[in-house]
Amino acid sequence: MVDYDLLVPYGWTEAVASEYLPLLGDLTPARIVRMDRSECDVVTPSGPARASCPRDITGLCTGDWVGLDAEHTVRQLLPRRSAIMRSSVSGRSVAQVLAANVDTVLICTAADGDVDLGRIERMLALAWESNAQPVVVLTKADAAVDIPLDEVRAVAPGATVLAVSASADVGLDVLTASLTGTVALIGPSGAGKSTLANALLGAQVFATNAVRAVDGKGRHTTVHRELRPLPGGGTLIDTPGLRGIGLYDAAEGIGKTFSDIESLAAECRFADCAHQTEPGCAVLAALADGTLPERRLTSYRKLAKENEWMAARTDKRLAAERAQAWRTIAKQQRRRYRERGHR
Ligand SMILES: Nc1nc2c(ncn2[C@@H]2O[C@H](COP(=O)(O)OP(=O)(O)OP(=O)(O)O)[C@@H](O)[C@H]2O)c(=O)[nH]1
Ligand SMILES: [Mg+2]
Ligand SMILES: [Zn+2]
Repeated sequence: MVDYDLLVPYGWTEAVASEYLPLLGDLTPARIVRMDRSECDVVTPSGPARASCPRDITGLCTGDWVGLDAEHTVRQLLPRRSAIMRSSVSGRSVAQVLAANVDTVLICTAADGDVDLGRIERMLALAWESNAQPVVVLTKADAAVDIPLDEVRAVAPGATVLAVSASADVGLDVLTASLTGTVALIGPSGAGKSTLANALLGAQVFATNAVRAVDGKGRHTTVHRELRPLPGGGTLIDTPGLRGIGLYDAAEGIGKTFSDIESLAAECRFADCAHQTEPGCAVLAALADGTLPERRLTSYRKLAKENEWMAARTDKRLAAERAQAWRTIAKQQRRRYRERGHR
């Protein structure tokens, strides 16, 4: 009988066990705590280990549950209950998984800098789409003169918005109380994610950028996505700062982020209202009476358009791949046919 006790601090529960054990056969369950190119750090029922990742299992990510063989090779990626995905940096229509099996996404923005509402909306769309619950965290509250809590709350319907200071221990108990399961920190470089992670972990686990970057652009201090158990239960994933956050197939996430606009749109006279010039448009009416800021509508349109563009490219690429596969098959068939004819 295998003892799974050592996996419990890493998110192994009765529910996880009953879902995964029947799928694993002879393989051992393990959770990826850090990915490298072709190897990863995992935690197994016998403790931490290093595992190799063969090329045929692609897209593995920190937070994934996998099946290992006796040689500590990853043989199986177990079904994800959630995944934070963005379109890959190269701009190709390929998704990059930032973290897997996440329950709570902490969207971090420094309160002492320029609080970019559009970027928060973009990260919210990513978070809602992932199937995890977003919490918007305004960090470095101790250094901020004036924290735009109301403005941020207005762009984050359905999400908790909190101001915290990791260095002055402000708001950390309220934040801790709103965390469940696996928690992932996302946000731009320098937002204070690793500092907050260390505060939540109660130890200096992750390196932080103690010296202010001189080039003004900020240096990426964290380079790996790494998972650690939280002292009060649950796990935490620290991630490197996000430079660009391209949306990948996030129609539902955009809908949830802009649920205020979507419910206004449901009141428009015409079901296919484009909210441009149509009579009886509830969106334009809200714009006119000031209840819907123009910035928010513009942001919604921008993200929706970007998402449609990406979705169209993805479909085109899939179609091209299928066509290519079909050409290969057709070529093989012709060759076989010719070979038979010559015999
Ligand atoms: N005043 C103040 N400074 C903070 C706080 N949290 C973080 N900082 C500072 O902000 C800088 C960046 O912090 P990090 O935690 O390294 O930021 P990060 O988001 O992990 O950055 P990357 O790893 O590059 O993505 C450091 O100089 C921290 O000391 C805070 O609560 N208050
Ligand atoms: Mg960091
Ligand atoms: Zn309308």
